[in-house]
Amino acid sequence: VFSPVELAPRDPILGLNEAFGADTRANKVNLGVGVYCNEEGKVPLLRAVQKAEEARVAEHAARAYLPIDGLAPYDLAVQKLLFGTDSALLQSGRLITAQSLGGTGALKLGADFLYRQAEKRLVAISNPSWENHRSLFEAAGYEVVDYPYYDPATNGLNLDGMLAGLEALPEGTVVVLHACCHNPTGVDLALADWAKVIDVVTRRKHVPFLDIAYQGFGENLEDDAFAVRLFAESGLPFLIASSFSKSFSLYGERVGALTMVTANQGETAPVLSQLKRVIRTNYSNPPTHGAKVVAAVLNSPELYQLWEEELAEMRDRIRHMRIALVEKLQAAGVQTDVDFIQRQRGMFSYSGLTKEQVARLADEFGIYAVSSGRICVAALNTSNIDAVANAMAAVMKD
Ligand code: PLP
Ligand code: TYF
Repeated sequence: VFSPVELAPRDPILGLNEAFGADTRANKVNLGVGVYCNEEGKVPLLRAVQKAEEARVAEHAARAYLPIDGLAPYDLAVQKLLFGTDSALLQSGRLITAQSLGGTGALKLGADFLYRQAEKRLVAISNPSWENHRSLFEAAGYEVVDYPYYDPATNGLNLDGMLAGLEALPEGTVVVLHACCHNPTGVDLALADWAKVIDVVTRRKHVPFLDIAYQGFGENLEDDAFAVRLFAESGLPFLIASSFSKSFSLYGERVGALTMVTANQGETAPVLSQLKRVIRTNYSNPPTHGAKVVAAVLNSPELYQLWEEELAEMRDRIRHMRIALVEKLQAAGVQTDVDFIQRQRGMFSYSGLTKEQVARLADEFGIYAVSSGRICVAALNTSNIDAVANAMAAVMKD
């Protein structure tokens, strides 16, 4: 059974953790994986999370199974966060939300669900996109193509290319869209651009699949949901993969959700029944802890406020690191324009570093980034930023 098994390629991002771990230099820096670290270089335990956990432990609750689609107060809270507490969709009978194993799990549930229903099995992702988008959809049986997104000439969005790319896709293509804080580029659509995307997607009868893994890291919780809410207004059926790994700093608890907005109330019961079948045949039902904690925070006005403040702290710290990085790169003598680093949003910067420069950063300086040139700005802090800026400047100047 096992003798013919060949070695699988490492995940290009998570694999970096191993190389980083094996590096014995004391001043090494990991800018690879997308994890928020605080000023002390630690993954924080949010106070709102801690309070919710303390209350949960004090309950000494029994551990029965959750429903197949997860904890109901959690699923409802996810919908409110996505669409807004006043959204008419909440009462429309057109919403289905199932708790999932992180954002990745939500994408996989959506992929498996659509695969069973569709005749065409084509997915389009942005160029570039989160590495796992391609592998996940391919593993689910799809053909994966990409649509233009990033323009290296401007370090910004190639909107015309994107719209033309979406137009040219066969009708009914599943189109994965990053709702905010694009991974890996940090380049988002302007608000006015979203209406144009919705227009193409509607005319071409594509199936929009929004991925929102960084709500709150761009502007704030409400503004970062702009794309989701515009799609909701359009009346189109669509899917959303939510992740709370970053916004609650709950990476290892695997807290996410798949939400599907049906075209009308009549579609909802059959769709939910098929989604439950996908869940049942994969892992039966989801785990309790992360969803209980997130639901407790989202459903308590006091904890929600605390969480919003902590999220704002994380967002502001990243913004300060962007400004400092640009200043320090310029001070270290980098002549090329690096202002775009400040315009990018979320945890990442597509720095423009080449594969060779990234390799030099690791070899000569113990600074680990993704070979695409993506760096995690959320891993910078006042203790490591000088070393990072000087090393980047050194490899950029040669
Ligand atoms: N989607 C995007 C764009 C991401 O960057 C991530 C990052 O991890 C995910 C989905 C998956 O999130 P999770 O860790 O909750 O599975
Ligand atoms: O892009 C990132 O770094 C995060 C974390 O297979 C991640 O989204 C990276 C790779 C992966 C799973 C999560």
